[in-house]
Amino acid sequence: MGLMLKGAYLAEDPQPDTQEDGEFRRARSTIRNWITPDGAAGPTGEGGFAAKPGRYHLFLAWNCPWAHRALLARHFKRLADDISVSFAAPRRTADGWVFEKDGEFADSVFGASALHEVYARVSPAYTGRVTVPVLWDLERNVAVSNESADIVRMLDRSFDGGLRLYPDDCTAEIDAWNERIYRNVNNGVYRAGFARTQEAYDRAVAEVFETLDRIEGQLGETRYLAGDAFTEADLRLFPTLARFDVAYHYAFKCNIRRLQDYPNLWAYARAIYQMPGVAETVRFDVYKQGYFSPSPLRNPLGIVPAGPAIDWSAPDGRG
Ligand SMILES: N[C@@H](CCC(=O)N[C@@H](CS)C(=O)NCC(=O)O)C(=O)O
Repeated sequence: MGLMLKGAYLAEDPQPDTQEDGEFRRARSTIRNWITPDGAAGPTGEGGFAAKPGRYHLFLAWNCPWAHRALLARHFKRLADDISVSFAAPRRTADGWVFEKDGEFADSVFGASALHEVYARVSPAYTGRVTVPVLWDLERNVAVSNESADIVRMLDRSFDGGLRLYPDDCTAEIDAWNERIYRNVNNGVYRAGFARTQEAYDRAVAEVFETLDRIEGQLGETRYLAGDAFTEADLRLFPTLARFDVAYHYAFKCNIRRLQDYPNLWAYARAIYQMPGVAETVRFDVYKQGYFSPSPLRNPLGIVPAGPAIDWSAPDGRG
């Protein structure tokens, strides 16, 4: 994976995310400003980003679960007409995330051929990873954020339409689930898949399934993670569930159980998938292409498996 050092893109990262102990550690996000209702500064970064329809753009990739969070927030906040999107092509190249000249993987803002060209506009000396999602301010022509958790929260807090994803009366439950699910599930599957030692893999895969087991128990008690209403915690879990059987089970060796082996979790995942508009945020074909990209460590020949066939449209039966 590549990195930008002082504005120049390096195809080989001199400090890869996998450490000497074999553990994968995700790099910290580098751009942490916030859209707010009136443009006042948010919890981190600088102010000057007022909530305004048509002012912002998201650079995404269908296969990236962190980008999926931002796409779901845009959907649930009914911002599809107000925030435009560009999708990078599914397979990362030596140039990192790339765009095509036209079609569904073109960049409609700058006509960039690679995402690192967009990051070069962040600042002339930008140093950091070149990741999706990126939230861009079209009015000031600057980046607002490249941290998906912040993007979900700021869209919820700054725009009034759609669902309230982080309601005041259950923030403690949402925060607790977010913390557990980020470490052990969202990032846990990557810690298993990118582990470079048996011990690092064993630790990560055990945590993935312990947490899924715990969620299975919770979903026997409540419809959603934090109670009766769909919240940010469910939004952040769903991208990992959507990719689980089609990608993580095989490509990342998360194969103790499949999502389909959990009665409550599988029904819950289908119920979310069948909520209006959610299926349009999902591209199983692209997940397979992306996660089975050629990789010297994981899939040297880049062959994409044919299965599994999964029926996401079966009734969820959760009432
Ligand atoms: N902290 C970021 C992480 C995003 C992230 O790691 N995205 C991956 C794709 S799934 C990426 O773009 N990686 C490219 C790289 O690290 O070179 C977030 O949650 O927004």
